[in-house]
Amino acid sequence: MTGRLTFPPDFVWGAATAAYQIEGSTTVDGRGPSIWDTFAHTPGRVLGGDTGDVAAEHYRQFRSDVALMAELGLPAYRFSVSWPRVQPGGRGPANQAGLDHYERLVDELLGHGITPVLTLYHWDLPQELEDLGGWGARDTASRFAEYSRLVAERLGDRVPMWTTLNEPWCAAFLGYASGEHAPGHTDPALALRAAHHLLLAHGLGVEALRAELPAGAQVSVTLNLSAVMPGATSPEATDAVRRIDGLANRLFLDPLFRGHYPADVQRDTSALSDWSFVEDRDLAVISQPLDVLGINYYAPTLVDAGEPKEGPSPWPACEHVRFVDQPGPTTAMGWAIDAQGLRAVVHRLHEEYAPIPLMITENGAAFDDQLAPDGVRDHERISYLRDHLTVVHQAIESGVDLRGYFVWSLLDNFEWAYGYSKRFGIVHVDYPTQRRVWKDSAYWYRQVITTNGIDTA
Ligand code: GBH
Repeated sequence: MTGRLTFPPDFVWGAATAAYQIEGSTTVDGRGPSIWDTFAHTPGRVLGGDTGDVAAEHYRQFRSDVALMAELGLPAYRFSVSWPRVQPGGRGPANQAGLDHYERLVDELLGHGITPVLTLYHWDLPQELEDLGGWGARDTASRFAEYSRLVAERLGDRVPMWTTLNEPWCAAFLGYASGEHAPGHTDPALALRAAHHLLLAHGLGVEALRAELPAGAQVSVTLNLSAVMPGATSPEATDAVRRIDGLANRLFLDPLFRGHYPADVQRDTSALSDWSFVEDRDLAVISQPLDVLGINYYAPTLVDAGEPKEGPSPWPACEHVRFVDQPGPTTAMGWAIDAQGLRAVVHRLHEEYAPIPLMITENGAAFDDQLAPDGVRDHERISYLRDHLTVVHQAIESGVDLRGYFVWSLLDNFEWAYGYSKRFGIVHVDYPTQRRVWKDSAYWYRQVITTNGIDTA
């Protein structure tokens, strides 16, 4: 059965990127090193020894990239600001040359009628702050608020949508517990502390933004939320779901929207940490009202009781949880393709954490694209995007306040620990020449935007 699904007239269509993944030019205009420079330059950390030194050269090519966005018909563009461009050491006065760059980018976007959606922290902590304890140090949260103020002072009159953090779960648990991401620590107790300081940074950042931004500017945070489902029907599997849901979702949602930490997570982790890093006023700061919640969704998570993988885990106190491979198709990341997880996530938020307007700030897939002489035939990506947009449409129809959708990603880019081996872009990047080649999904997405709808398969 084929048909058409039309979205609400004010639905926001966009594409997303992040500074370290696309910019390159890591030593110009006074930029200091971030933890990702250090990590990527440490042998063995990133596949193939890849680094973000050059990436998609977007720092130099931003004007032609904005022209590309305009050709795509993109109404909105989500990007992140690199903290060490604005404050090379993470503290002190602003580096004007760094802010100048983002001002030029924002003006270029506005000049093309594209709404800038700005994320302040997409994982590139200034290395000097990591040397002082990184997210394990409470002071880093105050430094983040100061940095937020500097960016808002410069761009507050022009940027209507602000996000404090991208995926604090990843920053805390991949960065400080499993060590798969920068700064590469493997200390679960430190990761819990880091998660709290990230949330505190968010709260203090919101205070700084509210003080600086004009009325009407929207403030949000972006979480990577999982639909955690049992791989079996047993009390042990139910307990595994509770634990993973607790750490992946409720550890962030409850402090943000209910003003307290989930008691079961605190109990489960009490042998690792006494949680004394949580001070009296912190939860009031963390739970200030937001205008929007950003959701990044890629795949559902299936868990059961059992032995976990060898090696350091991003899941504290989950020694008896096993991640189960879901049968069926997967992306090049090995992640299951299943849009029903997105449905579960948005309905859960609507039912348990409402009222908060939602925005899908990332959704997309990596596939092993074959570059043909005349483009890239990425029909798998098109069907992934179409399936997920169908779910978005259904959610809106059933009353979920879902206001926009950003595809990850505009361009192929530095996929963190996987380097350049994974391609999420709707536009292909030929790294040796830095040539941009539209994939079929880019043409398809342009059609989605111009018609404000999708054809269902
Ligand atoms: C996003 O992270 C990032 O915001 C973006 O920068 C990145 O390029 C993009 O996705 C694609 O990866 O296997 O136990 O870690 C998403 C990261 C991937 C984290 C799936 C959680 C599954 C749980 N998420 N992962 S686990």
